Amino acid sequence: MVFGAIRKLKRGLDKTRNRLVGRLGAALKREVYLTEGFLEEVEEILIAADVGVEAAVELSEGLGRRLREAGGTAKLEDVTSVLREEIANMLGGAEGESIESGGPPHVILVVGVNGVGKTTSIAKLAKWHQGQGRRVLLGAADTFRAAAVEQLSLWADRIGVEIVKQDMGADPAAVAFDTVARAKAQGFDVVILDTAGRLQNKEGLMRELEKIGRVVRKQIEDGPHETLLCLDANTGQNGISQAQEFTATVPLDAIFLTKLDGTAKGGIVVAIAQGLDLPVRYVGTGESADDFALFHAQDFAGALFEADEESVGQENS
Ligand SMILES: Nc1nc2c(ncn2[C@@H]2O[C@H](COP(=O)(O)OP(=O)(O)O)[C@@H](O)[C@H]2O)c(=O)[nH]1
Ligand SMILES: [Mg+2]
Repeated sequence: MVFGAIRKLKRGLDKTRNRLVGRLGAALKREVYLTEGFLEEVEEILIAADVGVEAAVELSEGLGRRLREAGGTAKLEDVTSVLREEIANMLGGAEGESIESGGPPHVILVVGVNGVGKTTSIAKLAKWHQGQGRRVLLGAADTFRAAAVEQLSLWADRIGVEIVKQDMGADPAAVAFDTVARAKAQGFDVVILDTAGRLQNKEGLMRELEKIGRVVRKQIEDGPHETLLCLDANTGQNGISQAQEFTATVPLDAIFLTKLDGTAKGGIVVAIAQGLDLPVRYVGTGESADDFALFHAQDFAGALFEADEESVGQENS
């Protein structure tokens, strides 16, 4: 990850970290020696950061083991470095693999419930791919609301990528078909398809997404190459059930976790890694197209405990 991206990730995790490190620090000021009570408190602090009960228990048990081995006394740095290491291990398997596989055109389908940040995340992905020297074509397959098409068009203009769109109410699968066809004909490297988060009902939405997948495969056998589920980090454990609902009909490849900047519960990444068989591949850390990071377990675990140097003064405030 480039330096700027780590800084963004750290900024994005400010709220989570301030609470996590702040509370751990407060607990440690009172407890110089490792006790069962202290471990329980650590467990509660981790649960409050939304890492999930299972992971919190596992982490505090691991911490207890490691600290007992080290003689049973702990300073904040010891506790955070042990937790950081253990969390990185837990997230290791969740780390996104190749994002280069498939295509050209490499077809990305973005799904998720309304308002989680799909359209904004598409802008981020588009800008990132463009920065890698790839030609990107967007497909406005959320035709359920006129505003959705306009929103994606605005992003396309701002970033300087092309877009295929039809009128509101058009068949989303037809838009997807046109987009992929044009990408093939004109040699685009990456296609990113926006989709609706809500139709008349859930079954309708799931059927629609299946149809989009079929239409893509008519032109590109192994597509879509990345089906990304956008999850809002603020929804906490509820995001896990959203993921389970989508997985039931659309084969998902990875998570794009949005709005990490707005939550003190960034530990949700750990719960996702433990509870879902899906890697977190990208994170969104703000509303601009640059507020984006590829997910790396080590960087993420580090950013959970370590602030950006410029904002260290505000730590624990
Ligand atoms: N703070 C923050 N806001 C975000 C992020 N991603 C999206 N948003 C905001 O979330 C709202 C809904 O985003 P949108 O892309 O329209 O969601 P969609 O309905 O899933 O397409 C907008 O106000 C976005 O600016 C993020 O990473 N951080
Ligand atoms: Mg949208």
